[in-house]
Amino acid sequence: MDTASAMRRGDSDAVGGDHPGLMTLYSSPSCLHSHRTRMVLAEKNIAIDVIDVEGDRLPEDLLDLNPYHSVPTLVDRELVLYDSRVIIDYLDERFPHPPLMPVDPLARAQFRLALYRIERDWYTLAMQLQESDDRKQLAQARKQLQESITGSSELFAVKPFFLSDEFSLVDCSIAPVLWRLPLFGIELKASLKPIHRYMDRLFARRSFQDSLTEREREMRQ
Ligand SMILES: N[C@@H](CCC(=O)N[C@@H](CS)C(=O)NCC(=O)O)C(=O)O
Repeated sequence: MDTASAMRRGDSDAVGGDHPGLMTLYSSPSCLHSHRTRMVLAEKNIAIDVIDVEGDRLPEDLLDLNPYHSVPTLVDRELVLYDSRVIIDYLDERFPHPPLMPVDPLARAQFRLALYRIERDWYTLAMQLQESDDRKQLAQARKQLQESITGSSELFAVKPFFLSDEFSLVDCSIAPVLWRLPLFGIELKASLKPIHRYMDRLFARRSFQDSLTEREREMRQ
């Protein structure tokens, strides 16, 4: 996240980090879980102190705060949260405007299920593509992710955002995976128009642009 948006003042009155009054997010500049969290923060225009950390060189205070030693980790006064899903749900409830989940219980359940499937299927494969050294595993993960995204293309024809007229936590979770496709060596066919249009819409969004780190910008240059 660029410094300007990271330090933009929202309605947080929390005390944390080096900037009294701000929450703190420990975030990796290339991790997709951190990316979806930064996107929610940008969408809600939340002021926060973002500390960039690398997976293999985590600061001492983070090691003390989070037993799983993972990013993203959010600190809001006494509250320490880890796991990006827990964090984005908290942010959506703590900063309700704009809402990023539907109100209707049935729609909420469908969106939660979509989040579960994105994490279980796409995030698992994306993490393998980002971290594995095993060529066979890489090739298999690349093929599976490409097929899975291609198979979902028509879902993106229904509404401007994922099964919705409103932008949601599901879109915040899908965008980091789609942004990394060139990095993963995946090229979607030009004939998959709904998903290309969806990507164009997401990537042009102000919050998406604000959420990008330098490292992430370079992924599509
Ligand atoms: N389920 C976690 C996964 C987070 C995760 O795997 N983060 C990676 C970076 S993308 C990490 O912190 N790796 C360092 C480690 O696990 O030691 C979440 O959603 O936050």
